[in-house]
Amino acid sequence: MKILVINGPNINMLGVREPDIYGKQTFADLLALLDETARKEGLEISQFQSNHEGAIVDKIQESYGKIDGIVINPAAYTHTSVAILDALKAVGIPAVEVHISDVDAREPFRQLSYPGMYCEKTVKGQGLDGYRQAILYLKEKYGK
Ligand code: CA2
Repeated sequence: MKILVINGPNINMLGVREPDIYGKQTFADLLALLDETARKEGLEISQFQSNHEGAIVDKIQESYGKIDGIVINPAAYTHTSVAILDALKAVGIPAVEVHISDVDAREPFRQLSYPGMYCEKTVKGQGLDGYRQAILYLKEKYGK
């Protein structure tokens, strides 16, 4: 099973600032967690991080017919991007949304997610382990 993990703007800065909100773990720790999960679960996991909305849309479109499941943390684009929502709908690939922090316990503007309107599940407030949980959900439901 091929899973693509997409991260939006500033996620590459994890661990640099705001450890009280996002934890102390770094983006490199996230990449290591993805590698370890791929090995343990027998999955092909690729990842893509971009600070650019259009690049994320392009990556989702390129996944059509090639990827079996998407795990996406759209970061700030969560709360603004109809374009990412439409791209997910266009490719029709099963997707799970992840948020490192508990967005429900934060500012009201973080409580609306456009990509989340397509995703079949949202994992929030679990730190980096949320990515692992999202991958396991896709494996259990769609893995062959
Ligand atoms: O909790 C999440 O995973 C978020 O998607 C993170 C986004 C935020 O805009 C969403 O509301 C919730 C922000 C990612 C920014 O990451 C930083 C990393 C280091 C220092 C500061 C921010």
